[in-house]
Amino acid sequence: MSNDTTAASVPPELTEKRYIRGNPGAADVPETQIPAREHVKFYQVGSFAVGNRLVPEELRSFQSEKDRANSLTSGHRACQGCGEALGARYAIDTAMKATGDKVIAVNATGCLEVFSTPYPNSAWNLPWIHSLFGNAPAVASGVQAALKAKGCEDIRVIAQGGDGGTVDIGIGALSGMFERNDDVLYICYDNEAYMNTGVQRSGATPPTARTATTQPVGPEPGNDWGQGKFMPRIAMAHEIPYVATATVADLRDLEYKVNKAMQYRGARYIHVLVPCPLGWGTASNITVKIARLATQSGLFPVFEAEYGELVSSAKIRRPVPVEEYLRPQRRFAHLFKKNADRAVIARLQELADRNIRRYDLIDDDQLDEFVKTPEEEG
Ligand SMILES: Cc1ncc(C[n+]2csc(CCOP(=O)(O)OP(=O)(O)O)c2C)c(N)n1
Ligand code: SF4
Repeated sequence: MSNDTTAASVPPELTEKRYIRGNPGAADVPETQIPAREHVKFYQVGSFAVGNRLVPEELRSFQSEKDRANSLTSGHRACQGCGEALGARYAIDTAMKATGDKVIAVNATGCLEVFSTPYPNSAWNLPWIHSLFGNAPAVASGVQAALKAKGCEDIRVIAQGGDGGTVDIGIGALSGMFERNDDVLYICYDNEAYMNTGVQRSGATPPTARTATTQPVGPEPGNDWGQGKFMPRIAMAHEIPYVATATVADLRDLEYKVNKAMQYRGARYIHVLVPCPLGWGTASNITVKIARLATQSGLFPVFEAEYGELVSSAKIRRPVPVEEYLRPQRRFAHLFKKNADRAVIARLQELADRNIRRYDLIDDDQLDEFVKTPEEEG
C-alpha cells in the first residue's frame, strides 16, 4: 500500500464500509466501522498554522480545530524537540476525539510521566493515573475491569510508557493484558533507552548505540549485537486485534492508527518511534527529520497488523542508506571515527534490508535496485 496519510476525524462520505471480522478465538469482538485512509499529499500537515491551510477543511488534522483536546498542554518540562511529548500529544488528542473525550490514561514511570506531572502540577487535560514503572498494563486492565463492573464501558482506557517500561520491566504485565484480550490500548513511546534516569540501555536500544551503560569502547563498541527485542512482533504473536507502528515523522499516520485502534474492542498495541535529542545526541530541531530517516532507511518499519497478520506497510518513498540516519546522531559517532570498522555500518544496513523484505517496505519492482540479497551483501 502507499505512504498515504489520513486524518483522525473522517467525514461520513469518506468512510469506507469495512467491518472488522471477529477474532476467530474470541466471540465477543463487536463489528466496528473503520475510517478510510485518505490521500493527503503533504509531509507534515498537522500543525495549527502551516500545512493545514494547504488541504481542504475536511481533511485537516484535529490539531487545526479550535476545540482540539489539548490533552498534553503547554507548560510541561520536556526537553526542546522531545519526540515523546509530540507523539503523546497527537496520540491522546486523537483518542479523545475518537471517544468524545471519554478516555482514562494510565502512565508508566518514565520521561513522559516525569516531565508532565511534577507534583502538584500536571500538564494532562484528562483523567490520568501514574502507575509504577513496570505495571501500567496491569493497572489499566484493573481500571477497565472496574469500569466494566460499573457499566461504564463507553469510557475507554489507554496505557502508555517508554520502551523500558514496555519491553523490559513491563513485558510480563503487558503479555498478560494481551493474552486476556483486555479492552485497553497500550502505546509505547520508543526512544530506544531509559532516558528518564540518564540514558541507560533498554531491550529496544539498537546494536552499536552508545548509552550510559553501553560505552563505545572495546572491539565491539556500543550496544551488543544479537540482543534486545522488537515488541510489535511480540504483540503480533499474541494475535490481538490490532498492532501498529508509527513515528513522529508522519503524525497523520499516527492519528489514523490511534483512531483506528479506538474502533476496536480488546487489546491493542501501538509502538511509536520518538527520537530523544538528549539521549540520541541530535539537534532539537531535527526530531521529525531523524524519525523520517529511521523509516526511509528501513531501520524502523511502519506497518499495521490485525489478529497477528501484517495488513499494511508504509512504503519507503525515498530510500536512504542507513549511514544517512546514523551520522547526525552522537550515539553512533564512534562508527564514523577515522579507524572505525566499516563492516559495522554494513551490518546495520543488513538489518534495514531485512526489515524492508520482512515488512514489504519497498515495492517488488524497485526492490532489486535498493536492497541487496544476503548473498550480494557478502
Ligand atoms: C522498579 C523500578 N526500577 C527502576 C525505577 C527507576 N526508573 C524510573 S523511570 C526509569 C526509566 C524509564 O525508561 P523508559 O521506560 O524507556 O522511558 P523514558 O524515560 O525513556 O521515556 C527507571 C529505570 C523505578 N521507578 N522503578
Ligand atoms: S530526555 Fe528525551 S524523552 Fe526525556 S524529555 Fe528529554 S527529549 Fe524527551
